[in-house]
Amino acid sequence: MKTSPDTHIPLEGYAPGDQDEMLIRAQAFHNSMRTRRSVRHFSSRTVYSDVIENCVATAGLAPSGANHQPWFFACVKAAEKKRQIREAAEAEERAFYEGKAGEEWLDALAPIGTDADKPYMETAPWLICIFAQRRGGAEAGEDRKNYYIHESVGIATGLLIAACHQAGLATLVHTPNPMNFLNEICGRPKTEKPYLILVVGYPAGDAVVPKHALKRKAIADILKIM
Ligand code: IYR
Repeated sequence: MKTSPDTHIPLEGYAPGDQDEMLIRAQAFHNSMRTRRSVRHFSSRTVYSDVIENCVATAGLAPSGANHQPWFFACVKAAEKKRQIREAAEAEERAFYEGKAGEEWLDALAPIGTDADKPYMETAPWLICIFAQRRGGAEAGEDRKNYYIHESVGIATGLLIAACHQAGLATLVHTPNPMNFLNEICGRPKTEKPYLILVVGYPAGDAVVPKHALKRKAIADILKIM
């Protein structure tokens, strides 16, 4: 590893703490994330742009290939644009549920109870359309090749979901396939690949979630210490 005072600076922002304190914090964060659910019933209550902007700013702190930050978050609140996105998404979902999905996939989705109707895409105050940039660079306006875009944007999306949850906002990951219509509606270039739509807002007062979503694998089934 090559470092020099010209290219590197001392690390900041990590206050060394004792591990009892670490454990308490890790448990507290785990406990707060335990209540996160994918929500499909939203209130139409407004959420200020500032809240969304701060959550997206957190997403923008994710690690990325060569630090090119290959993401773009088109945050849609305009009713007409939400309507267009819903309409295009539902057209893809109809094709999916009417045959494209196949039996095994539909069988896996049955306990969730989803279908092609996505009214919450208009009810919710925000649709965050996330794009992966095939070209860009570490500085805005550059036109270099980007690397590991799916990994990078996936990590950023995880931070965004955690930031929304931490703020008290409900979210839903939505991925109609294909979703190239998003480039046109959001005015994004063809070099950007639509990655997913995050529906964001207050949950409806009478929101329900599938029991299926409460199943969590035991830690022993997802972790091995070697
Ligand atoms: N995109 C469809 C189907 C769907 C697929 C998976 I995998 C899910 O976990 C949930 C839904 C829809 O949104 O209905």
